Amino acid sequence: MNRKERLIKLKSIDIYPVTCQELSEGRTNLEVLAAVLAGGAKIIQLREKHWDKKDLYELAIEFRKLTRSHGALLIINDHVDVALAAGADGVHLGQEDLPVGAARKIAPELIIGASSHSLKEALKAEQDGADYVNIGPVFPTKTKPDTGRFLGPGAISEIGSQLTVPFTTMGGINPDNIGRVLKAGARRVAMITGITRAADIAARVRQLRKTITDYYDRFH
Ligand code: TZP
Ligand code: MG
Repeated sequence: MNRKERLIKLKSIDIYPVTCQELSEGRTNLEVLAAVLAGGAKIIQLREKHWDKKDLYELAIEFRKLTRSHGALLIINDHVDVALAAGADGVHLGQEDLPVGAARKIAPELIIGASSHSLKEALKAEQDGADYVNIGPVFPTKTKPDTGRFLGPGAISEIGSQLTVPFTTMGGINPDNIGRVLKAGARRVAMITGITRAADIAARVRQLRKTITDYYDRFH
C-alpha cells in the first residue's frame, strides 16, 4: 500500500489495540495479535519499549504476515527503521523520539502517528506533518510508569476539535469508561490493558468495536 491507501484505511479504524507482552496475562504478542484480528481489529501497534531491536524486528516480520493476510494496518512504536525494514504501514512517535519531520524525510510512504499530552503538542505534531495524533493519557493508567498526569475526557473535545488530521485517544480506557471518551468526540480508541488483560481478547475486541460503531450509528 502507498501512503494514500494507508490513510484511507486509517480513517476507518475504530479500536486500536497496542501490545505489551508483560501485561498480557501469559500470552505472547503473537497470540494477542491473532486474537485481536479474530475480533475484527483493523489496526495494531507493536509496542515493546525494552526489547532488543533484533527481537522486535523478527516479531514485526511475523506481525506483518498476519496483519497483511487480514488486511489490517501494522504500526511500530518508536522505531522508524524497524517499521521500514519490516514493511509495516506506519510508525508511532513520542515526544522524545525522532521528530515527525525527520521521520518523514526517511519514510515518505509511512503513516506517522505522534503522541501528544497537550493542545500545544497536538497542534505542533499536526503542523510537523503527523498523519494522526494521539491524545492522552485520558484517564490514570499504570501502564505508562512515568505518567502521573492525565488529561480527562474534556481534553478530547478541546484538542480533537482543533485538529484536522484524525486523532486517537489512549490511557486508562476500558469497557466501563469508553462511553465517556466517545461522548467527548473520540472515534478511534487505543488501548493496551483494556484489551491485553481480557480473559477472551477476541470477544473483548468485538465488544469494544460494537460499542464504538453503535455509538456512531446512533449519534452521527
Ligand atoms: N500513552 C499514553 S497512555 C499510554 C501510552 C502508551 C498507556 C496506555 O495503556 P492502557 O493500559 O490502555 O492504559
Ligand atoms: Mg516512543
